[in-house]
Amino acid sequence: MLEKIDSPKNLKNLSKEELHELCSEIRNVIVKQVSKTGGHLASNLGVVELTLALHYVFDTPDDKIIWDVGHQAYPHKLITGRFHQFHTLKQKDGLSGFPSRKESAYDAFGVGHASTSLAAAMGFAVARTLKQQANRVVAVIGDGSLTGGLAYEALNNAGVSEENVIFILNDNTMSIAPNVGAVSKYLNHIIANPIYNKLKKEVWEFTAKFHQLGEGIRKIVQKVDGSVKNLFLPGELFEDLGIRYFGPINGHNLNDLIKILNHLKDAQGSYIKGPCLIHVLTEKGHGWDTAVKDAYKWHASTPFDIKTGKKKASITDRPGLAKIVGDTLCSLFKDNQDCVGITAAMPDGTGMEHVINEYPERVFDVGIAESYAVTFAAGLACEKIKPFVAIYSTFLQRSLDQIIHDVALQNLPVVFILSHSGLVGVDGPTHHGTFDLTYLRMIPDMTVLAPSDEIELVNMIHLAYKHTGGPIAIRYPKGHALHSEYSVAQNTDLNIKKGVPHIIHQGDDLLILSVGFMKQAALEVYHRLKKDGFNPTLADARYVKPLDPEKYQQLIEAHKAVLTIEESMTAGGYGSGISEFMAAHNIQKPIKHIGIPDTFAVHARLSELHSMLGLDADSIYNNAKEFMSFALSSVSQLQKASN
Ligand SMILES: Cc1ncc(C[n+]2csc(CCOP(=O)(O)OP(=O)(O)O)c2C)c(N)n1
Repeated sequence: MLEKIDSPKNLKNLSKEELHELCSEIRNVIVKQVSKTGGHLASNLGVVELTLALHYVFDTPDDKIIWDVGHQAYPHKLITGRFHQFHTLKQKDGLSGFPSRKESAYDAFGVGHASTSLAAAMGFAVARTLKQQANRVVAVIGDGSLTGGLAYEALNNAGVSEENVIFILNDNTMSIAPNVGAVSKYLNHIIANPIYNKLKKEVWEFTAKFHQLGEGIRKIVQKVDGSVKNLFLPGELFEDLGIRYFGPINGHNLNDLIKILNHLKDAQGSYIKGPCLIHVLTEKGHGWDTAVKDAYKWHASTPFDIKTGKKKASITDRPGLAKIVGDTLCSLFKDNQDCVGITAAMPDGTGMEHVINEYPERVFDVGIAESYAVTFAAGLACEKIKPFVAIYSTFLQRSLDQIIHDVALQNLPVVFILSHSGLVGVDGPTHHGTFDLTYLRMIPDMTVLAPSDEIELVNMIHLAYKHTGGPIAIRYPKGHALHSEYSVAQNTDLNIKKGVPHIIHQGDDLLILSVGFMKQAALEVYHRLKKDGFNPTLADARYVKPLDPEKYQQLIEAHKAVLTIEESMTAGGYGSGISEFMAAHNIQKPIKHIGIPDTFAVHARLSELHSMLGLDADSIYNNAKEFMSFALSSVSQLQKASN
């Protein structure tokens, strides 16, 4: 059937049986596609009926459906004219893994980070009112995403507005890991309350039957509904905030979903006024038992075998960098009782899950609450506890003010461990960690480190534990170590000196300063330049901030030109720091920055992105050679002029 669905309008001609059949077809297509290319799985399988019901009842794209995070939007993509491109999912020039305004008019709001949907929906709703239009606005938020502060700011605003907006709470009790926090507990309490649910169902059916009758009946219905709530769920959170609450309802019963959404569509704006929230219960992985049994593991997946559910083995036996971070933290936690860990709903990708296993009482999963995580760490640090805040580079963007105002300004020795720094590949622009060097480097008293391999990574974590005099951040990429074996012990031979780059090869013409794991490409470039007859120096920056003034002055002055290489925005990055340093010290030398230009990098494999952005060894080499001929001619011109 999907073949024939060019737009959601086609759904409206399908019978209920056909819609049910379509649900199975969508699940099959998703499982098959993800098994080949990898992608998000369990969340998508969980929202198939909900997605069909929404598109069946509402008239998209005039009516707006706004997804939260957007990792569950595959069914939405499949029925909004993208079935034939679905095989290109998350591939270069193919469909994005997330809703994207560039990709389709049905993707009302672009997303990839959590907890934005309610706020965006409020914007859409107010715009609709200002423009005197009548379109509906629906936001779909997961229970995990409802742990983020931005969602509460939206509820706070929505509750006093009179905007007719529908919030759908897609509650599967899971974030990526099991959901955490008091609101999650509260939702479980609603789900687990059988008396309330039974009565609520009866009231709801009564409402549905009689809502087309006169105003008097409606008022009675509302009163009954209200008193049932007050009797069995006093202080109901959403109602008390001024948001009509409906549910909980079974998110896999397509007929009920359609009935309820239709009902609310008719009623909202007439006898039900203002914002409403429908609490929908879904099961992560629904329809594919393998994922249902372990929704955590199947939140997202690499390619796998559908029959066995076995994920295809990674092509490397080298350990993941996040695992090394986790193991190193475990060794520090063992000897130092003051160490605590903080994760914002990402224990797996940050290495914190290993620490949680060993020291559950000293690791705090605060939910999708990156801003809170940072200020929470600040409070801990005030009391001489040593917090390690492990957050993906892209998600830490959320916490900029907390880093500046609550940590750095107060000179607190909080340790930030940023995973997934630099380009992340097929997850694309919402997930690339390419802004961190810029947003961290500008903060006074912030120390920023970038290890170039796992040995430096381990040593920097040890160094960070002892660091005083303000916050310290270590940024490392997504991916694996360079070697199979690793030690979590501090390697004292390494001698990482504050602000001092590590000279790998000494030369005298081009000074190549490389940041972090770009060292691999830089080494190749170095050897090729050497073969061409140049005599470059290759240094691994280690410290992006601070820069040791004496060492840098001496290094730069001893060369004819400087080339900086980093997998981060060139605007405000390490290269900018070197240029600022040269300007401040009146050093005039040709300098070139290699990094991410002023653009949002798209989704594609890492190797593809590197060549598209000029960050692969070939491109850097060509760039370096061209730069050297320019630099050498400008140096000789300068010499002539001064003679
Ligand atoms: C700001 C931010 N932090 C972390 C993430 C990583 N993340 C992606 S999905 C997800 C869990 C979302 O849970 P929920 O909203 O309940 O959706 P479900 O997958 O359960 O359907 C997390 C933590 C993110 N996308 N954005």
